[in-house]
Amino acid sequence: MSILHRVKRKAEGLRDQYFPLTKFDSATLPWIDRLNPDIEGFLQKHPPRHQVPYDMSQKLHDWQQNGYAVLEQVIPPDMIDRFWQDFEDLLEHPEQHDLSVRIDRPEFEPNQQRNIKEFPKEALKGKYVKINDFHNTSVAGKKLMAHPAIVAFLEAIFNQRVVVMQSLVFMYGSQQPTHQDFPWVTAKVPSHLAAAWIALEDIKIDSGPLYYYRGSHQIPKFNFGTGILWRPDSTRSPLEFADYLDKTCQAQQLPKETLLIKKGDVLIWHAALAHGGGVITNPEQTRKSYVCHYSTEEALPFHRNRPTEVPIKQDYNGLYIYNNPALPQSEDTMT
Ligand SMILES: O=C(O)CCC(=O)C(=O)O
Repeated sequence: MSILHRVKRKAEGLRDQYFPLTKFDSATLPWIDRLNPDIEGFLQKHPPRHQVPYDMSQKLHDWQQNGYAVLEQVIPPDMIDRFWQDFEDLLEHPEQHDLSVRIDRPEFEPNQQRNIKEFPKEALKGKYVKINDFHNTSVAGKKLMAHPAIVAFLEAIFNQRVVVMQSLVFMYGSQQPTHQDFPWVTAKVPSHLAAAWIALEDIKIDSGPLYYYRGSHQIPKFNFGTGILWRPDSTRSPLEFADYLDKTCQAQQLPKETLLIKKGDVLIWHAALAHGGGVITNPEQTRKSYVCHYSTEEALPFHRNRPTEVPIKQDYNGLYIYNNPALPQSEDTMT
């Protein structure tokens, strides 16, 4: 990376520190988030590059109004089974892999995020486990996150090159408090963010399903005391954020919906949709899911952990997936 780029990056960091964002920048807002987007006109000019088994216009209207869209039965079961087989192999032989895992259990404090090898094997199969960026290891994971039905939708909402930001695999419900993603999963342009929640099995009501508030992508943004993005020096906490979101959505009478989708269905949600993980009422009930966060190449032209390095990228159906520069030995080891 040139000196000029480094200086520019440093200047951007200082700008964010001294002039914190108070809202999404209207100059870089995706076209569909602007006032009265012309969805039909857009689709005439930019027909999807991939054939999709759903009505793109309808899904874009859903997105614009509700902050999410459900793509029903778009992923073939054998693609999911292939991925889950890799995941089971990973949990069976964690000692053979390098991968970042977070387990939010008190016994692992103060270092709850570690290399997979450094957790007891049994803990990896339990609750509060987040397997990070398994797509770097598993080619089946790359294929799943880059399924044409997902890529076509993301290309439509952003109208530019889409890139992967990160992924998470869950065996059980996360039970996470209500949040929006953009304050945490931040690219250079915070509005260039969307997530796909790929159901790897039929989701049961007692598994702690994902919930979200319909239309919450349009509520006023929370101020962390450092602007709308969370930072280590923020004066307001994630729980205050959750409380603000729950209360604001309730005051605006936004419906709280529960995601009970089937294996092969995909929920795609907006950077600012308020969502969380419901309470697990049956501890035995799994909730197998693969959650992928995406951005645009404009907003994330590098791997999120190495902003000063030129990334190595792989092209899957027009989606760019960056190799993990921290663990090059793990890239595509499951093929
Ligand atoms: O699946 C879940 O329960 C939560 C996932 C989530 O909130 C996220 O990845 O942003």
